[in-house]
Amino acid sequence: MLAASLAVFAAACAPRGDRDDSLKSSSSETAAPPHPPARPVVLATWNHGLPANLAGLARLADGGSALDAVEAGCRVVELDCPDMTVGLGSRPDRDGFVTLDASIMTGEGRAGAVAFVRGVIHPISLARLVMERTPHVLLVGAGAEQFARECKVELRDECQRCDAPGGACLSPAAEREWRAWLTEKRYEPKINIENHDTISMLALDREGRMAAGSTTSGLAYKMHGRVGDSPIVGAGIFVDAPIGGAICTGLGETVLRTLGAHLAVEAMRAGATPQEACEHAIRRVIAKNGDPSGYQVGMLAMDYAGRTGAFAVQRGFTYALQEQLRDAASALA
Ligand code: SD4
Repeated sequence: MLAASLAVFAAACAPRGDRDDSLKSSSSETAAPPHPPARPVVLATWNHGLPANLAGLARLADGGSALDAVEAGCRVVELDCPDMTVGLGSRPDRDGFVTLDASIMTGEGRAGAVAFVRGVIHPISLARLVMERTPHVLLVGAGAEQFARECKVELRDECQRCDAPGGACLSPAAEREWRAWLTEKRYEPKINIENHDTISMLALDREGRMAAGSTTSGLAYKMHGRVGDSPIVGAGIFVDAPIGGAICTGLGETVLRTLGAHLAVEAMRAGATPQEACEHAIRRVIAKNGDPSGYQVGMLAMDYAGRTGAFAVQRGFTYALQEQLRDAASALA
């Protein structure tokens, strides 16, 4: 049944004459977007996508670019203390350390990311600095933290000094939950209804520029050093002008195995609408990762005309489009 529907989709997505040209150049850096939108579009994951979108729209109204909008939206959620899956208020890894991942990308192929960083209040801004001030795409761990100090980004000092598991870095709520978890110590990282909420965001500005960003603490009680899909360009986020962009949330391992965001953008390049592209990528995630009942992945996509799509493995994936919260359709509905 699944194989049949993928085959039908693959046929529907076979490259069309006009779109196929874009496949010939591996990088479309100079390509102008086909139809700049009449007004900017912002799209972001989960309920906190709403405040993120509002911040992004405000930045765009101020004359900011899509890149500025994505950074501004992600920063709002990084500071949102009750949110325990983004920013320094997050649940820690199994050893009691909050380690953060983030990435940012533009349709012109510029990208920056940080992974496994501690003490950085705004990993999304550090990812942008990696993109703008280094010749690299991804910095991790101590090297990323050293770069953060060099750039004088906002750090939480006590986290820089905190070597003891469960030390001063944890918010009281996160520490309470982690200590309760320690009494069971079952190592079963999974993303489900209780354990999710990465903020991933796509923005398209009036000049027709698109950007994507993502920031997260990843899985609660993950192994120390574990990195998910969110800081991996092509997995958690991907944008390519003049085709479109895609962003993910959910169990990162399943997205890493399929390079989910890249998959969705390539489906759009082959002619799929953003909605079809999300469905295609999610069905591939399911096909590659076995029984989907135990994990969640949500995907959002947008093309350069501002059309959007959303799909998830399971029910319950909410997202924000402009100022509105929506429920995505799902494969296991
Ligand atoms: C990860 N994809 O680290 C992230 C987690 C996430 O909603 O998206 N949660 O696997």
